[in-house]
Amino acid sequence: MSKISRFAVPFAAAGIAALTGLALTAPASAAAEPASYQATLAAVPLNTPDGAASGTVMLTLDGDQATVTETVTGLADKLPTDTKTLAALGIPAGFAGAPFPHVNHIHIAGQGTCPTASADANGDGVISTVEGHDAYGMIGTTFSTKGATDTSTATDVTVAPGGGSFTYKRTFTMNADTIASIKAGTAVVVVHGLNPATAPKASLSTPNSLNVTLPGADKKLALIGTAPALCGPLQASQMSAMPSGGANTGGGSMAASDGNTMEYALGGLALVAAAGAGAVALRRRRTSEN
Ligand SMILES: [Cu+2]
Repeated sequence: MSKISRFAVPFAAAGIAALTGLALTAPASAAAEPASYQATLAAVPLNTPDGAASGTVMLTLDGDQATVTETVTGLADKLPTDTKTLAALGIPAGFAGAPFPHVNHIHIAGQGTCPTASADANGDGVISTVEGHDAYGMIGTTFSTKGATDTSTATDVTVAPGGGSFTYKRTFTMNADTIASIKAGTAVVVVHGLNPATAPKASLSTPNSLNVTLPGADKKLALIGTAPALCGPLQASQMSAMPSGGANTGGGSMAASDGNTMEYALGGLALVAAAGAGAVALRRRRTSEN
């Protein structure tokens, strides 16, 4: 079903384009769905040693259906087993030795960037989740393993992926705010939870910035439980970015000046070009593809 529609839509759009003569505007709209995005997850400064952990995220959006495939390595693997250590971190004894939960979100509507060390506003040597908000924005979607994927599961460790390395894959209905942010280029994937062995000292004793108390705990979870470990802006992957001519505005004059008028036209700027010229361009493009 999805396979059929994926091929049928561009084909139909191309047919309509050929009939109307507005050939050059068709590829952009035909390529809009499904759209592909990707993020490279890198260590958040202060919180994770440079290069100690990394990850990748692939996301496709077909209407409001999002398919996420995320792979991470190098994160905190297991929760401590020592009860005193656990108590100090605000982690109930029942969690001893369990896979370290990594709550994991798409943050939205911020600057679309990851925090630099200067985001540590209170100077305690840790970038808390809240201190990162200016850069990556607020939580829009939760990569939960089951149930809701909105903010209602944002800090629910029972549905968070866990362990030092994991692959998270899920298809779900994505909320409109997150979709809008992804399309606007301001969505950022953030994986939380610091490795106690390498985390800044203050993160072991300071309560987390999101007021999370784990079920059964008698105090707030320490900052290591929620501070951002990995971060990466979601960007349109090359396949979906290429047909969108909007970004070529600056390149148009360059292409024209070196005489490559055909490329100039295909850049999407020839919206009002004569239909005849458009048809020629389309025909030549098809020829070159055959
Ligand atoms: Cu988050």
